[in-house]
Amino acid sequence: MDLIPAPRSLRRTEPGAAFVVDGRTRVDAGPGTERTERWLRGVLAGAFGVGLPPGEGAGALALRVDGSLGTESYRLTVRPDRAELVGGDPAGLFWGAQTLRQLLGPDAFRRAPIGAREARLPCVTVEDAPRFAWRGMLLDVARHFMPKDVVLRYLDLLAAHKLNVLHLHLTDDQGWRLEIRRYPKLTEVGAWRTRTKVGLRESTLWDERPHGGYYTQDDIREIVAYAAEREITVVPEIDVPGHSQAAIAAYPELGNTDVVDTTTLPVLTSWGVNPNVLAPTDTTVRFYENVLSEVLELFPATFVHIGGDECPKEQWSASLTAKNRLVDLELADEHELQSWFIAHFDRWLAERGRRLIGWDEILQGGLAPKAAVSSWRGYAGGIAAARAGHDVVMCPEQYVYLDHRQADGPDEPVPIGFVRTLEDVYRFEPVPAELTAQEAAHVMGTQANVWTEVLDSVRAVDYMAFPRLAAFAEVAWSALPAPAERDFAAFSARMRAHYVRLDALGVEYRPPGGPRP
Ligand code: TNX
Repeated sequence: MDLIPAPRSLRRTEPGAAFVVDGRTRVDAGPGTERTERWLRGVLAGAFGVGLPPGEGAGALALRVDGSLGTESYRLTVRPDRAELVGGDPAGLFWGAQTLRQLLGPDAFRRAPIGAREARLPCVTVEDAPRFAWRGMLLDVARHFMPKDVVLRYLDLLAAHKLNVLHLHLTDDQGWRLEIRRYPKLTEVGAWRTRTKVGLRESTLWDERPHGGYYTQDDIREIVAYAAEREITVVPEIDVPGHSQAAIAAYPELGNTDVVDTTTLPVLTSWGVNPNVLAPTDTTVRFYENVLSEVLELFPATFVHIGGDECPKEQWSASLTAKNRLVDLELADEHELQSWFIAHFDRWLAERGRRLIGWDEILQGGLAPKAAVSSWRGYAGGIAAARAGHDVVMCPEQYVYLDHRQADGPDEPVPIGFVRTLEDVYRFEPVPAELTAQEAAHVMGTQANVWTEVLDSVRAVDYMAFPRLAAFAEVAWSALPAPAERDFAAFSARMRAHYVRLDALGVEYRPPGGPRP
């Protein structure tokens, strides 16, 4: 059956026998099953041209929600005369439908009709539940803008892998991608750059084409609704106080104006850690409160990501305004100033019923109890956070930065970071062994991050994300043994079927074994 991610249990009950889905099949949909019903109807209408009208009785495909099963869990029972999918909640039901689609065979991943007019579900019993509640992918739409349709397509791809969080990195030095009504220049100016450096520091090549784009608030509403239909939460990231040059280019008063002439700063065209950071002033704080107010209207997610990474402190050390701030606030140094900045938004979000999440740099200086941490510089930040009682999303760059190459070789994209193979990702363990059970309970889950400095199109993103995202999904969902005991050979064998599904979805994955010489 070659399911990916692997379920908790799968039994073939009547080998050779199947439940046939055709023009006569009815859907018997109980309360709370509407999203899955709509989604299944779409899938079966695509390649198979099967309508799935509502109806009960023998030969029906039954959908149920039954709270006695756990959160996000499901049970699928297929017999020749009846198929029943039960979810512990609407999300569990939807994940069960993803399994059902894989059981229907690769044509179920096509949209164009194949003229079959029927599909066959093998007789099985599947019982399944996720290991982690947060199973995410970050898409960096700031470094290279990805049009709305690309984001919608990625939501489909996440859903097919039972991933349930899309972390949208919406702002950075190189672009601001979200319409903010109160500050139109953020996108009029901040969403556009004149050219783009190809590759990182050592490169001297430039792509001389202007680049840019942004999501209107209507686009975002559409993305969020499309995600919700697929049981996916969209977590927005507004990165402060570093990685903010695009905002400063639009509103120069946000920068350290007594140190640099911020009126001449462009939207950044090259990459790396950038000294032009936000000024730690009330003007900046009010500005970002106003930005976040609009963000909260658009994104219903509990968590709002506030960045907090890679903020060099040189300008604050040189700035009289920042120095005065230190005195006013009775802070020891610039690091405490960064903590003050983050702590302010931590409180501000908490007052509005939301929770702050940020990169592990935000740990310096202490956090409100409900703030959470994305551990990216290895495990250390995540371990410290969990020990301090904070929730953690494990996304160490050594394992799950999918912009890093999956092999060495001349055909791979511009080298950045580590080489991380499919097997490395498969053996990634989100919960470090040194945590006690109580500390480990703070690991909400894990996330694969797709940064796009060197990925300038959806095809480039596909190549880097796949097949590794499939291995990542199994790490995030399935109850795998310890890394050394994981059966990578068995996973690879199942992947053969999964590549056929990805082909049907039109995903331009890195071919198994790499590009042909
Ligand atoms: C580090 S992860 C960054 C990103 C880069 C990435 C490239 C993080 C919080 N900061 O700004 O895009 O490395 O791999």
